[in-house]
Amino acid sequence: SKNRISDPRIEELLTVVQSRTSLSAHSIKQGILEHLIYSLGRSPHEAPKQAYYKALAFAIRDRLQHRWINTVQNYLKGVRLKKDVKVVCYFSAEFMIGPQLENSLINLGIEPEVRKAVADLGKDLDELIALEAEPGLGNGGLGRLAACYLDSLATLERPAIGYGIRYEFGIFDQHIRDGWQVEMTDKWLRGGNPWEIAKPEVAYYVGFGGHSESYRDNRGDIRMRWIPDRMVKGVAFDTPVPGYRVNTCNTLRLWSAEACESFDFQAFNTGDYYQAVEEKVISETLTKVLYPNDEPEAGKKLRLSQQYFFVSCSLQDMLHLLDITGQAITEFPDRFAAQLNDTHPAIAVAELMRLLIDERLLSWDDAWQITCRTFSYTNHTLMPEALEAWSLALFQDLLPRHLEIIYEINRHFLDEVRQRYPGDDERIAKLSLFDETNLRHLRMAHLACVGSHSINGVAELHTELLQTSILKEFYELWPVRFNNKTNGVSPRRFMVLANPDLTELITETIGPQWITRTDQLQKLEAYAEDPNFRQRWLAVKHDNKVRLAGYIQKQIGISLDPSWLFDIQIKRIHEYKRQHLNLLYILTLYCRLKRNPTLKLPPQAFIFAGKAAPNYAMAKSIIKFIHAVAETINHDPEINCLLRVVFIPNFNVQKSQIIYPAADLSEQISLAGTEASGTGNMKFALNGALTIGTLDGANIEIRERVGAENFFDFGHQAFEVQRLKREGYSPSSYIENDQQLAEIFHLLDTGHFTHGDREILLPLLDNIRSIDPYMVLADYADYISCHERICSLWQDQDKWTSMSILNTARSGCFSSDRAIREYCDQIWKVGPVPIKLPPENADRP
Ligand code: B1N
Repeated sequence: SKNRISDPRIEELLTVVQSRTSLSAHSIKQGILEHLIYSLGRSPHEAPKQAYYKALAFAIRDRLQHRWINTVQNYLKGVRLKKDVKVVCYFSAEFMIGPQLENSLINLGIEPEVRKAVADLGKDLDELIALEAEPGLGNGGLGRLAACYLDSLATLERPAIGYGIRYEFGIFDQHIRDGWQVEMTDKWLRGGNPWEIAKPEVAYYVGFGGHSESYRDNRGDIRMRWIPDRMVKGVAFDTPVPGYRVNTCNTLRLWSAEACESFDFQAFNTGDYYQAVEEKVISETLTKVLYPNDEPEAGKKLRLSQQYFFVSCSLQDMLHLLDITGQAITEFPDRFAAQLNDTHPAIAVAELMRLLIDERLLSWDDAWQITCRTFSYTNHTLMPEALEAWSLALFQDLLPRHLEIIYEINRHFLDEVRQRYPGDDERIAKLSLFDETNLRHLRMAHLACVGSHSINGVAELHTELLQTSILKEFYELWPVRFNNKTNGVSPRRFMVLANPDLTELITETIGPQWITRTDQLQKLEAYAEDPNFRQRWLAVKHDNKVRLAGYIQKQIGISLDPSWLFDIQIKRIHEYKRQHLNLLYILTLYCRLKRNPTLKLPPQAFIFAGKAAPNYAMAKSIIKFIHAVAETINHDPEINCLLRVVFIPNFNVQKSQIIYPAADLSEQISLAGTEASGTGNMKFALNGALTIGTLDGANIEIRERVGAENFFDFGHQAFEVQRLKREGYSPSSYIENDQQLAEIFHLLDTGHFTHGDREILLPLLDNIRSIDPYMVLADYADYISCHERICSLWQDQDKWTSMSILNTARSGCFSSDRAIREYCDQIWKVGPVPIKLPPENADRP
């Protein structure tokens, strides 16, 4: 085939290469030993386990390399041959890819071979897998979604590059001291990262600050150019993204900031050595740390610098790819579809304009057409405090030329608006890229909307609310740009990898195709009432609960009985997600049991996990609140025989894989209209948990799919929340009219759960009593009665198990494959490009 290397001198070397591509247990074992000795310089007899992990990772990475190289070469060749190949470029400030080793084994289909190879060397595969440091390059749902989408793009054989930032410190490590969160730096690169390949020659320069000036080009035309006063070099670090059982291996390209030598030289020449060193340090702080804020924006200069840095590197890289394949600049939107994952990369609209106008010398209109055809924008939140808006002073200081371009974009845009709505100044003020009221800010969501041909929300309700609230005027202007793409999650990561026993049971029952065609999970419906199948389903769930209980016992020292109802809420800690509503239920049970110790109640284990933004005091108080309740309940012999409360510290992808499969009940209890979509809700449902949830985000669609009778919904709906707010919501009246609530607040006020301390929870309690911004009290009564229904259903284990089976059977559409097919077909127009390998390298077990 044309793909093959035909130079006979290289042909000869192919046998060597084959020793690194073969997927046999023998060859993998050989690979591990070679890497131990030649890459790591260790004797197999004395090498520590960490070295074995790394040698194994290298041996597995070897088996991805030829797929990876072939994938990239194939795209380049396709483009050169004018085969209309188009590449998805997913721009995201976060990629929470999680551990790579086991995922690679699953996608290659070689876990048994590797287990054997490792055992032959006297090691245990699971132990080595557990040694991997997790790349925590994201905060929560948004970052994990980006990782699931890369997984699906590769599995569906779509050409794709993930573009982001190689943070040296990812999301902080969460420790708990005395019930409070303490943050520690996440040194994930400490032991080296065997999955990334540094490409020092793939580097671009990014300017900051300075000014812009006009000049006459050699045709005598007046043009503008930017004279930055600082330059930073961005260097590419590539991580392979293998698809599931296909040869496609895409690229996650993360940029790392370095000082640029030319600037150093300047300093050396003027003799200012220390100044040069200092500038080097400043440059390199750019990609040091991930901002740990999920939802509210930091508004910090360094954050905008990070955004601009990675966006500029990525766009320059795309232009370079266009050049080396001999394409005209006008082809750009036909070769690349660039998705903006929220507004974090929205500066790309202005940067592409600058590159096209100032550097490629295109006309404004041509540049604008290319830009709008290239970008599409996903909104992930309605929360006003999370909408990015940069103060003009800060923006001007950092990106003066971009600000000029954005003024010009705004001028063209508002001209169009004025034509459509003559004299409607109010509308113009609402649509403008600049917020003139609020100390003059640049609205990044508006920039993203104006510069994109597609604008989407992440769940049906969310998209609808976008169109009627924060982006209403844009929707009225350009209704066809708006569309919904309900989120999805990777069934490989969150079922095959996280829940191997369930995977085996399902595969044995309906065959293995469901892993890439999750709609086939529907076939399980036929077994929902089958006593034998139900028994096996229950046994899998039980084993998963045993595993989680073992983990909790070992890590936290709290023992849980796997026969109890496992009721789990794991997600970022945020007032709108209402972990404190969950606590009010637990406290209700506590009070009832105290009043009546013989009360009949199914034993329940409440499990929490999640990080709070370090500067978010209320969220940190919620963590303390959970611990205070946990300590009291777990130590009270009257109570702890029926209730236990656990907080699992440092929630991350790795831990989530143990937790989701062990849940009986999934808590999705955000105030309706606040959670854009949620994705944890999908991970739970696919693993057979039942959901107690508000009609918010994708919960609504999950309920629709699994059937209202298999879903526990409660609480005010989004439109009722809006009405309550309009009519004046008074939280204190709920306490006055509900004895149970009054009792709980009294206990809390007297320090019952805090060793008599009446102060520590007071700000949180007062906030609920006086403002209750997320209407915990308005939904309390319905939440309690919903839990009561759940408790009585739990008594009927057969019924519960049927419902659990139906939840999995009917949640197939929440696979990220479904979401990515929609993005590819409707927004990106990117089709599959299957990758063929030369036969001698196409080993499959
Ligand atoms: O994005 C997820 C959704 O499932 C969640 O509902 C939504 O809350 C989440 C600023 C965010 N929205 N906005 C963010 C993250 C980091 C940051 O610095 C905002 N995360 C979401 C996936 O669609």
